[in-house]
Amino acid sequence: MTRAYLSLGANIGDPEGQLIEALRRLAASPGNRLLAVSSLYRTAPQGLTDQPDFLNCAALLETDLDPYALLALTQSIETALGRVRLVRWGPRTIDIDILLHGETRLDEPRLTLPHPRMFERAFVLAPLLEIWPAEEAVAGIRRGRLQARLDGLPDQAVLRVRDGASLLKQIQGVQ
Ligand code: GSY
Repeated sequence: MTRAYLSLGANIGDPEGQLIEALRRLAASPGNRLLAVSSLYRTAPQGLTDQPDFLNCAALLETDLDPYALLALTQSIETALGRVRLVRWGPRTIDIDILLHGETRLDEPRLTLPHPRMFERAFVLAPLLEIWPAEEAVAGIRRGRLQARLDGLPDQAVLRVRDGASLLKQIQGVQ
């Protein structure tokens, strides 16, 4: 069993619905257990700025899947949810990035771990910090480093719009 941290985002269609459905499918997939989900954040677009704001969140999975199997799963969920990405860095129905897969380090065209841009993005760091346990160290990364990097990105607006507890209940079908 490996602890994998994911970042999810969407900014066209029904972003909240797509994020919830993606999280449901991740949680329901054999070999996975959804341990935590962050709040939803409305975030200013990075990269291509002339596009709608995103909704972003982070999730912690306990998984039996190796990094490539998890990548195949995230890509199949993106496809099933009608992922449309017309332009690189542009609007999308759903984006699921693997940030960390336990201690795995990879530098390949298909997959780089830890995710190469995770420290540059407030829309990744703010949700991730919310679900990152105090004493957690993964691939040499600790909470203090994540917080310091987020503190260095004050110009990237993130606004918490829905709390993680209610999101988790909805994903688990409790409400
Ligand atoms: O890399 C994920 C897609 N993406 C996002 C995103 O999820 N949120 C924000 N705020 N900006 C983004 N730019 C890209 S590309």
